[in-house]
Order: sequence, then C-alpha cells, then structure tokens
Amino acid sequence: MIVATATCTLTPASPATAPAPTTPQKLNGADVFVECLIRQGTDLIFAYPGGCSMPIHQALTYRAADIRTILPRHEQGGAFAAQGVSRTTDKVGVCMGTSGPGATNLVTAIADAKMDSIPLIAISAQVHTHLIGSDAFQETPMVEICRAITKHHYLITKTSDIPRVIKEAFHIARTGRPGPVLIDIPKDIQMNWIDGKRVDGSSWTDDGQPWVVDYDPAMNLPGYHPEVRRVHPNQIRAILKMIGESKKPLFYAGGGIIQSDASEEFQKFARKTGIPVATTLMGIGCFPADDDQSLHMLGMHGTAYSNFAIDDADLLIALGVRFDDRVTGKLSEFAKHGKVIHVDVDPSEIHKNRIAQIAVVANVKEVLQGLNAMIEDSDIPKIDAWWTKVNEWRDKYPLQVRDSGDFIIPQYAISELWRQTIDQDPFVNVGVGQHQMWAAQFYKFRNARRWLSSSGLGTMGFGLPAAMGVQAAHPGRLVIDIDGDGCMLMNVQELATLKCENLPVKILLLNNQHLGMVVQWEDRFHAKNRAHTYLGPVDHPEATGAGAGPHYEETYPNFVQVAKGFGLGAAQVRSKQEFPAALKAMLDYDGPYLLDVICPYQEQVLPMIPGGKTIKDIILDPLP
Ligand SMILES: Cc1ncc(C[n+]2csc(CCOP(=O)(O)OP(=O)(O)O)c2C)c(N)n1
Ligand SMILES: [Mg+2]
Repeated sequence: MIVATATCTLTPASPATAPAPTTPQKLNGADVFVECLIRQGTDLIFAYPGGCSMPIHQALTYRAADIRTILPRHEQGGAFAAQGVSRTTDKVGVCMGTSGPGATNLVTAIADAKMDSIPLIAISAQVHTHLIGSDAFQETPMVEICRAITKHHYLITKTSDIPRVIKEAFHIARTGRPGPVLIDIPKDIQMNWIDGKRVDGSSWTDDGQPWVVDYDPAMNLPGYHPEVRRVHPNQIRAILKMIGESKKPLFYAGGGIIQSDASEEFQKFARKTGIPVATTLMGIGCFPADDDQSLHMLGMHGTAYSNFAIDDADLLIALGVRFDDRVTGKLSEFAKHGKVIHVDVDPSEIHKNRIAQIAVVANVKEVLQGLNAMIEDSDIPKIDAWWTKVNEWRDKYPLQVRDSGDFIIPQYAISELWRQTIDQDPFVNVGVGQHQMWAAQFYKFRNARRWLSSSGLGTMGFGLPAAMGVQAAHPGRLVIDIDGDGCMLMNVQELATLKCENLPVKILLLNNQHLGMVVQWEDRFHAKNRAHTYLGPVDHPEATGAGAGPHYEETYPNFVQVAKGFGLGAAQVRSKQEFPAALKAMLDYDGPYLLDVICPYQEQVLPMIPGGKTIKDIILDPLP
C-alpha cells in the first residue's frame, strides 16, 4: 500500500477547444503528471507528440485552462523555447518529446542548457517498461544519452513515483547552480490508472489497492545540499579589505549574477565602489552597458579597453563566472598581474582554470548582499589614476561602425535597432556567429534577462525558437530575434509556430549569404580559402571566395518568400538609406515579421583576440 498524506481531488476539466471525451475519464499517471507540472507553476509547455507521449498530450488537453501547450515544429525548437521561458522568468521552462527521435531531438538544447546553467525540465516519453532494453520501436536510452549533459536525470519506473520525481526535478533544476533535468517516462507508467489497475485490468500497485496521490511527497536527495553553501562574514570582510587595498581593480561579472537575480545588488555594490565593470557574454545586462562605469563585454570579441584593463588590473573581482577560454585566451597570460576574488555557487568552478586568492562558494546574490551591508568608506579603493588609464584606452579603441556608404553593415543595423527599440526594453535573442557578437557589442542592454544567447555551447539556430518561447511567456512585449542566414535555416520551421500560435516575434535577419563567423576565420587564418561556408549555389563564384558579393542580384534562399509562405509579414532591404523606415515598418507590424537585411560578408567582428592567444595578439584593424 502506498502511504498517502493528501487525497487526490483532480477532476479532468473539459478541454478548452476540443469536445469533451465521450467516455468518462479515469485519472491515470499522465493526469497526475500534468497536475504535478501545474503545481510547480508550469503554465506553458512546448511539446511535440508521438505514440509514447500521447497519454500526457491527452491529459494536457483536459487542463488547457491551466497550462498552454504549444506545438513547436521540431523538438529542438520546443526545447529552446522552453529555455526562453527559463531565461526571462522565474519559472522553469518545460519541453517534451516522444520516445526515440523525438527525445533525441531534445538533446542539443539540453546540452545547451547545461553549458549556460539554465534550469530546464526536458520530458521524454519512453517505451513500455517491459520493452526497455529490447531495441523496441522508437526506443533510445535517454538517461544514458543525457547523463553527462544534465544536472540530473530520471527514468520513472513506478507511477506512484511521479509526484516525487517532478518535485525533485524542479528543485534540482532551479537550486544551486541551475541546470537541465531529464524526466524519461514510459508509456505504461503514464497509462496506469490511479485505482491501482493497469489498462489491461491487472494490478500495478503492490496489493492491487488504489493509489491516493500525495502531491507534496518528501524528496529523497541525500547527496544534494545546495543550501549549505553560505558566505561567512569573515569572507565578506576579507573581500572588502582586498578591494580597499587595490589600485587597479576590475569587476569580471558573469551569468551567475543574472541567474541569481542579483543585478540590483551588483549595481549597488559596483556604484558604491566605483570600480570599472566588464561583463561576460552571459553577464550582459547585469549592469547597463551604456553607463560610463561599464567597459562592456570582455574576451575574444570584447572591447579592447576591457581586455587592456584586465591585462593591467591588480585585482579581478570575478562574480558568477567560470574563466571560460573565450574570455581568458591563453590562461597563463590572463590577468597575470592581478589577484583574483572568485565567487561562484558551484565548487567545481573554483580554482578550476585559475587559482583565486579569495574563493567563496556561495550564491552571488547573498555575497553581494553581505558586501553591501558591510562595506565602509575605508573599503572604497582610490582609483582615480586607474580610471584615467582606462578612459585613455576607451578613447583610443572605441567600438567602431565604419562608414559603409549605402551598404547596410550589421553594426549599423543593430545600432539603429537599439535606437528605435531600447525604450521598449525588449527581449533580444540571437543565433550564433558574427551577428551574435555584433549584437552583444552594439545592442547596449540596460537590464538583466533581456539578452538571450547560446553562449557556452554556441548552438546555431537558438535565436528563433528562444524568441518564440520568450514571446509566449511575455505576451504584449517586444521580442526580437537578431539572426544569421545560416542560423535561420537551422530552425526555420518555427516560423510556422510563430504564425499559428500568434507569437509576433520580429526577426532582423542579417543576411550575408555566408557562415560569416567561419568565413572570418578562413580569411584570417586560412589564407581566405573558402571551405563550404557560402550558403548559395555552389556554382556561384562566391563559393570559392571569388565573387565581390556585397550586393547580390538574387539572394538564396528567398527569405521573404519563405517567411510569407509561413504566413509572416516580410520585406527585404539592401539600402542603408531605406533601412530605418524598413525597420520601423517591421516594428509597427501587427504579427510576426521577418526583415531580410542584405549585408556585405566581408565585414569582420573586431576586436578579436584569437583563440588561445593573449592581449598582445589583439586584432584591431580590418583586413586591407
Ligand atoms: C549547430 C552548429 N553548427 C555549426 C556551428 C559552427 N558555427 C559557428 S558560427 C557559424 C556561422 C553562422 O552563420 P550565420 O548564421 O549566417 O551567422 P553569421 O556568422 O554569418 O552572422 C558556424 C557554422 C555552430 N556554432 N553550431
Ligand atoms: Mg551569415
């Protein structure tokens, strides 16, 4: 007999749109599963059905008033959309695919969430328990596949485990260092009736008794204690002392500040100390990028002045960061004149890439609250001379938008987008490539959780589905996808979801007809040898790097036709003079819209510190 503490009062509601089922609905595992999601605050799920997940889809229709089910057009799209929810709300995004290919289609986005510490519940349906291990139709061992790319993973083997597993999964996903949790649920576990009977009438409970559902069961996570990592006042004092004694300090501010919702505390502390702030790609938005105290982004494509400052700093205050190689370049040379204070919630990040003189394993928000509470005037460093030097670098090496005549270069397009939209505090999603880096450089974010980028895994195709999820979670808000032409094709099917689910995302497609970021590396490091980086027909001269290419007569594919085919509004623009009005037309459009912006492919993202290199190797000038 299963011990119960609360009785189940769940009554299937009538589906919002479909006619009521003709037979009375008995509750089964799938109904309980959906109720558990709702009790975790889930009001949106991105789910693509198939044989093994049908019971949960059926159950979702009965609860349509409480949970909106969005049908993405590919499971990867659904999983990135769920990330869009997690990255911009206090909810954990939820996605689902059926067994086999539906499940494996989730994998890239799960790995992506792990790298960026994004809480995510990924549900995969599984074949019947008695078939597991038999190479049954559409069977894949999802727990094994996802073991290294999830924070935790479950295969549910008893229907009565559903409430505990879901409670634990959400707890693990959102606490400590957040991350994705996989729940693999076999079809028979979904179909078992809560009266203790399987669909064939046999018993699934030990003694054939009904199961009284406890929706708040005890968790069983003996090895998981994120809550014990607390900061001690002595550590706070030590940090303040080191800051007070520094002459050339710098904040190295990362995604941990955003994940722990600590931007307010960070800004307060940063302003009190007056120390320059540089952010990682993941940290964008934790401090206003157009503020004088901001040195903007650091690392491979960060500002030259932030990288010069790191190189010269005598103290790096590293908050919620992981010393990623795209930030450090050659590790032995990175910030080698500086001491390091490193605060991170994950002990495995401490001393991983860089030894810290002060290391604190704790929630960044708690540490910042402690710092704000304990800081005294004597802890504020005297750094006027440091600022003079930093400002010299800033004046000498600003981010530049060169004069491009009537060509639209991406740096200009993004700056103009910023000018026309920043007052609406929009959510901006990006793909991966040059357009992503230019968006990071030229869209000067003022708030946290507005910038969505696949940063750690660098997954092309992230932007469109992420934007779709953000729009679903924030109806009425401006949601933008700045995308590349390569990335757009990776999840282009989600244009259908935008249209069919009334998600009015605005897509600024920076179309250079190339895999621009790879082209940039070809041009810099491979003697301009074009190796499968042209996105048009192979008999075009551009395929071998020969064409002039800035203004194609005919671009491929015809994105305007593609978007219109999916029912979006769309236009192409090639002239800089016409760009502001074309952009405004998109922003004013009632519904999803794609603006196909034809850009020259020769443009390079600068500055650039080549991978594994140092500040001495920084590239500041375009190729002749
Ligand atoms: C799924 C995936 N495949 C390959 C890559 C390698 N890659 C990184 S950027 C890039 C080019 C992206 O092209 P596009 O979307 O057109 O953006 P652009 O660089 O031209 O702005 C490629 C191929 C990747 N990051 N992700
Ligand atoms: Mg491109």
